[in-house]
Amino acid sequence: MILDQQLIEKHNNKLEKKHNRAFEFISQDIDDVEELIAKLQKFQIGIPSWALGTGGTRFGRFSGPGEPGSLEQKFEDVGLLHALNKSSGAISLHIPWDIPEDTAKMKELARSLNITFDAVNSNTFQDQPQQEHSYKYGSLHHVDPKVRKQAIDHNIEVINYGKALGSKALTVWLADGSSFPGQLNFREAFQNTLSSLQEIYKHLPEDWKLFIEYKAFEPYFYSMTIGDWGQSLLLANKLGPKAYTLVDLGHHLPNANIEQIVSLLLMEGKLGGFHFNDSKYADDDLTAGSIKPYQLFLIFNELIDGMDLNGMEHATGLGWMIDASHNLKDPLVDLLQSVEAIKIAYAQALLIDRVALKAAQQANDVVKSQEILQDAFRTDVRPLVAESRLRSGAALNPVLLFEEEKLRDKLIAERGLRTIATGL
Ligand code: PSV
Ligand code: MN
Repeated sequence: MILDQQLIEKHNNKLEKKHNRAFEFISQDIDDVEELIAKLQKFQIGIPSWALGTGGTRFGRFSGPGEPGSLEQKFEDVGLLHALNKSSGAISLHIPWDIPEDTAKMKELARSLNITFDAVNSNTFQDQPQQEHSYKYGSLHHVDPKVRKQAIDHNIEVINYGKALGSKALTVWLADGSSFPGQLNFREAFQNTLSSLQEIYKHLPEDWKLFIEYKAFEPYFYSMTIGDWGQSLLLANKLGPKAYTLVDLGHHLPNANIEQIVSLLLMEGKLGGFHFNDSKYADDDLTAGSIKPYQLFLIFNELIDGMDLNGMEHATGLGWMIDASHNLKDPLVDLLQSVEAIKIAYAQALLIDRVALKAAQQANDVVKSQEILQDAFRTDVRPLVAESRLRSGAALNPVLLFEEEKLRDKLIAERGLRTIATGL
């Protein structure tokens, strides 16, 4: 479904008066509001192809009506999100869940929808029907070189799809680990993973990045071979300059200080990409900012601090992506909410008085440091984010427009009630 631009204009006209009042009010207290708005306009968050349908839990999956039944329809969904918020201009493909058979056609479709290709993701955590060797006991870390070779070849195939589409990064997340003490020799598992990744790295084009995603537990519950940022960083350092660590917010043990991890990875020049989601207990894959918005803000504080120090462009310096699963809400609405929450946290972090914070830190002024951070966090920046959308031709309130215009009903009319999307 292609969104009629007139619907956006009609919606914006209705809300503009109230919005203008709120925007003028907040602008008075910001030194360079134009610069801030320009940064917000540039900031894009990639949408995973596997999050456009309804996800499930290990107990069941309740598919939603009008889900995208093909890769083309997934592209259209991302195009729709981008038309609504002008902040979701990239899609990330997970292969083989989403195989772009005719890459030229898919590229053309993406171009017509104004979206680009984010990192491509390999999948060696599930067996595919025609596959020779099983990944039951892992993939790149496997004790059997034949299994490792099969997983390496799959990653090379994914790189080739990405090259044909115009992606610039490969994300590797492994479900390699063990559930019982004694099951694995940790050192050998790590070394097998390293040598497998070295093979994959050889096939990475010069201008590509390799993102190594870590996860503390699940699907295995005793050890994960790339279980934390230390193990990922160790691999990235051994592999070379094109290899980076990818932080998925849901992949830590409870109460981990993710902002500190981000800060140190940036210091080492080894933070490559981000998967946004939120959680209360584990890898809950909930809407970004729905449970711990202050943590999201603190992460953005460190991101901006570290990226500015490294002279990195906020919008393009790292791979920004959502990685969530939508079990209760309409996936498209959930994604709109996530993008909004991410941009709110980014805008709040841009408001931090960094000179004053530095001075307070140097003076060991604990109270002032906290006041400075919380002053920015407690600012209602929604009019700034909305203004950046308005100027980009997007909707002032994308969720409201989605619901008022009954966009899901229109998708159901096109696709039917019983479509099922590939993915989680
Ligand atoms: C694993 O939990 C993960 O975060 C990885 O990024 C996967 O590729 C993705 O979710 C989809 O399963
Ligand atoms: Mn992830």
